[in-house]
Amino acid sequence: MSAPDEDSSPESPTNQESAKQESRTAPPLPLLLPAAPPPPPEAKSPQPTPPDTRTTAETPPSASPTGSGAMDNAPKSAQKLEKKNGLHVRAEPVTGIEFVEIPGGCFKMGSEQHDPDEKPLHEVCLKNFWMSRTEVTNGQYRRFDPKHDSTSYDGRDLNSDLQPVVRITWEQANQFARWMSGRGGVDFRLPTEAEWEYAARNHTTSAFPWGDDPAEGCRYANVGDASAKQRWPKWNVFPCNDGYAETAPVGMFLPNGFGLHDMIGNVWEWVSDWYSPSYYASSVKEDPKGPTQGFFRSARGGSWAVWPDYARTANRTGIDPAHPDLHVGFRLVMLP
Ligand SMILES: [Ca+2]
Ligand SMILES: [Ca+2]
Repeated sequence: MSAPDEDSSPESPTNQESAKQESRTAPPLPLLLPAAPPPPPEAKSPQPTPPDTRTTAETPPSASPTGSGAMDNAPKSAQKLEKKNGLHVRAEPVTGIEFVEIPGGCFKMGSEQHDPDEKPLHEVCLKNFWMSRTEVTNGQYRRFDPKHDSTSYDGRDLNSDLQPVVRITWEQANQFARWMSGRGGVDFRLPTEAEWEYAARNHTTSAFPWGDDPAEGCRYANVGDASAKQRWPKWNVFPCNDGYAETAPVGMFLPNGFGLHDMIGNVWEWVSDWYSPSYYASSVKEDPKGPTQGFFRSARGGSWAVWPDYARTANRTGIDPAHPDLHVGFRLVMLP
């Protein structure tokens, strides 16, 4: 994995490409990697958990410009079940993070047409789960760690309260989930890679959730686009303009059929699985949770800096879990 300083190179709009290549190749391993597989995540505690600063419910993000207005009236009480536009929605009261129920089912995970790590296309079945409607924002994350700074990229601010949190290691994402857990018997965790892809697809089989045409993407996702290319002319981008050169406030683009925003684009999202390019060949069908060990953790969905191939629903990448990256954030799954 490339060093954090390389994030600031406009010639390298995404260093996930190098991570993906590194993670597919045999040793020598990148210098940032440990010599042996790291211990299981529950055994790691590289940073102290910041003090519990929760006092009042955070104001949830403003309404989406799509007109749904779904976030205007986020419930303030824990586990209050509401029905919005036919979706079951629950809000975590301290952060305001909204979760929607994703009905379980079976789907074909991966792709036979693209990268080797997406093969083979294989059936996966999942039970119902609850997933946050948006990526975790800076404002939400700072309820847990008030000092967190997502910084900026080449003069563009990434740190406003409604933008997705970035510069978060995989373990910090897990610490945030543990900090939110336990109140009222409700727990939170990162989604599995299978949960992520099932939720992003919503039973679609096309390259993107909206179809196969990248030019349609700017209605649904903040990706590398014409506005980014205007700012950084060397970037490869989508053939459309989504209006955001850097990260957008969460929820600004059209949701998918499950009511989820920004599954594609805005920021790559950590998932719980270790990354293995060959895992799909041996994946179990029921609720797969990934390899038992590895060097990289998987991240999905592409970011504000990717071109179309990296934003495909089936695309996978592996990232050093200790690396806080300007392109990587997360969302959570709720266990009510
Ligand atoms: Ca963009
Ligand atoms: Ca995303």
